[in-house]
Amino acid sequence: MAVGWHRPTKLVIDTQAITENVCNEVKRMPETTELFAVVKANGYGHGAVQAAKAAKKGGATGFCVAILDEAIELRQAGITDPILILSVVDISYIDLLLEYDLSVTVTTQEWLEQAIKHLTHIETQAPLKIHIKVDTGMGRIGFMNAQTTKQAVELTQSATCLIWEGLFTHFSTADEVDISYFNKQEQRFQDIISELKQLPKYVHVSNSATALWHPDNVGNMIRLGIAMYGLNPSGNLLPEPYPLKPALSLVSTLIQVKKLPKGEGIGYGNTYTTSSDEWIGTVPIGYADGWLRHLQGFSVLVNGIKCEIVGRICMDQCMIRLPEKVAVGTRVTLIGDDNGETITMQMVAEKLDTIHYEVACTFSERMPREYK
Ligand code: PMH
Repeated sequence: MAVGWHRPTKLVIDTQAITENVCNEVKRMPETTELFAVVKANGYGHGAVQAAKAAKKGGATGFCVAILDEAIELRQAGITDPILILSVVDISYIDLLLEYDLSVTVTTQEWLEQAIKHLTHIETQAPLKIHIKVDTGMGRIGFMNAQTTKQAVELTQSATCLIWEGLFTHFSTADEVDISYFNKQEQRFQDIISELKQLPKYVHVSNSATALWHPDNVGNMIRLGIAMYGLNPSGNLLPEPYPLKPALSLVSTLIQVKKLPKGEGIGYGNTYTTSSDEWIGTVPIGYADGWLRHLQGFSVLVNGIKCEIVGRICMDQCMIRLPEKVAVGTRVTLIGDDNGETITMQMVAEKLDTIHYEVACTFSERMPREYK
């Protein structure tokens, strides 16, 4: 994929903000708790390696990713701290888990049995580190009850080729006002724990929302994702217990500015017609960059003034209505601060009828990421 290094559109990532967000969470969590930074999906679009390094500066002692390739990317970048893969990895890649010293999530007895079979057939000294996942109500992956969890624990402990490093679950409503479902999941997890004779090094339940709004329930490791990027997990439903600093801005510059007379059409489908003489600016960003067509009608900032996106957003460009003549090359802020005005990722998400997590992950590879 070609990256647009020679185009003025870019994502600017404030790595210091990531460090600060992690540091602020580390300060308030219990002393015996560790923080693993969740850098899956290219660090929620921010850049996995850079986000991981910034999080480490803030006190993260490990990392979580979703897939094997993301873990390998971190190792190849020289990161030697613990890495947990949060999803299932096919047994055929077990050798890679060992080669790169990765911890993996186990969700079924069958996977465990096959892993043991595989590991006893290969000549390996180092045991495989596993985290047993319990599904307490997310309905996604994991053991469903105490009995199956216990069986998995017993099998793991009987196998010298495995190390039982973690036990965990994931809450589906920790970012909501109503805590009844959260409490139900928490209770189920506690019930399962009470049936186990021993616990592993890491017992972890906490995404960002749990860490922020249920700080007494975090276990001894936190999997901090969205909050480390400075975004409120609840959108703007629940107040942040400490200020989160957004790490991502999106900027470009005007590549053409023209005065159109009344009655001129703009963009594919001719969905916008100038209602008087209008100054129209063209911005070199489009839906191929993740600046999606549904953002038509949304505003961006030029010299601190909100300018509406008019006409349909094209693949590589979009047009905005300027209040007056503005010079070509003037900065356009699509996400971030400009002269006291701010456009947040949450505002973009609301316009798109989605969540900021999705906005952050949707920026395409074509957009360069600049780190400061
Ligand atoms: N742990 C697990 C198992 C996760 O799936 C996620 C995020 C996190 C921790 C971090 O959550 P946070 O970013 O809210 O802190 N997973 C996802 C997901 O699958 N869809 O959206 C977020």
